[in-house]
Amino acid sequence: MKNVVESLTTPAADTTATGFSTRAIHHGHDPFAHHGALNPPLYLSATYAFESTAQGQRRFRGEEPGYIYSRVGNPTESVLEEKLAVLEGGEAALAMASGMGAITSLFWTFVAPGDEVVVDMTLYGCTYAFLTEGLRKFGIGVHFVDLGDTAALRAALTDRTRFVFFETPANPNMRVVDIAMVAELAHRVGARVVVDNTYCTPYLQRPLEHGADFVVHSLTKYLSGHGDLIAGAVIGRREDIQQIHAHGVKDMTGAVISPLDAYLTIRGLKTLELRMDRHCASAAQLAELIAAHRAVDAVYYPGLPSHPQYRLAQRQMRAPGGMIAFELKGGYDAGVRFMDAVRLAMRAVSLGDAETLVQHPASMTHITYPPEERARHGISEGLVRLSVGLENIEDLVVDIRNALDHGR
Ligand code: 7XF
Repeated sequence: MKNVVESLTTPAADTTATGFSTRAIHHGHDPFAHHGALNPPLYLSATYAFESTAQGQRRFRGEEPGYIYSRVGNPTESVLEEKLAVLEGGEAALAMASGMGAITSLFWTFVAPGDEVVVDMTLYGCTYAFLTEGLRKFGIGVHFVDLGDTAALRAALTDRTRFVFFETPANPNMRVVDIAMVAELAHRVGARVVVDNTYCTPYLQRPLEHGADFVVHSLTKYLSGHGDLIAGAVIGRREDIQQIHAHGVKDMTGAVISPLDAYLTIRGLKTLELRMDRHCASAAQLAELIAAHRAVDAVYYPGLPSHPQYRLAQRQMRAPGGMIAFELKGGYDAGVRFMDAVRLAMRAVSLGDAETLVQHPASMTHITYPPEERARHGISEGLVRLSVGLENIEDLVVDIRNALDHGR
């Protein structure tokens, strides 16, 4: 089953020729090849009939384009992949069953016992668990480094380092990592750079343009945008994506996206730019409100000049995003009072939904870290995380201010 991806996706179009929303809406689907249907058809088929035995054999050998079986490709999935590739400015994309499916499929495709990976000190809890309990169990060295510390990164890189992996901004504490700097140092030892771009989406940040080799996403979040599915993706060079497709997903993880979830993500992408602009504008306003409140000890939002990597964020991101983390002066107990006092915001994990979501990383998304590791990785027990939704800002201001008053 060689060349499956190559046979199914057209080369990425010139990403600078049209605006972001135009590409998100139009790229990858020709209505006139589908009876004029503006929306790509939802192909609910596990398998595909061959006109002859010889044709089936040619497809299995990768000598003829076309679909075989939906674990190795589905036409609805292909439309989504074309859009994701062009939006991130990559050669090819592969959509998968979850963000974790994308991350694990990428690593399992390329690493072998004895290899090493260098990862940032702050990561989403299940990514941390995969690295420490998954990769390490199979003899792969995993080194946690503060990627803001150039000397520490240099010291951690060896000729056995296959990947440097990080999120920017990091979940949950919003640390921002310099993609171009990490890429330059990693490439010197032949390591490849993977950026989890879930918090930003390609509208706010395109890591491949800064030298990264792969972008991974949880499509569950902003890209699908409505909190109604779990999906993920990886974007990169065609040859690499083809390998993840033909080995990582087909033979190892089986983390295949469902055609319905691919369809819903395509629908979500049509409004991504609009939604992100609103998420960003509301988050900027709420971050200032939170920073000015006397119950608050610290706010982590890359759009505030007090953020430690404020200048880097200005350079690297189109806008500072829709996520805010903060600590109240009263620590954990005050955080719980804040969370129990919100009325409009929902107490829920996940992010990037229309609904504003509030959660407590230490006991929820990052519970996979042992407590002492959480402290070492910069995830404090009192940290509260806010995913700013699309509600009217006036209503959000009332809700958050009221809840902060309870957090004193
Ligand atoms: O497998 P998923 O689609 O849930 O994606 C995993 C994932 C990967 N990267 C980042 C930066 C993520 O934030 C996630 C999922 N995070 C959710 C959260 O932080 O709320 C998961 C809820 S436990």
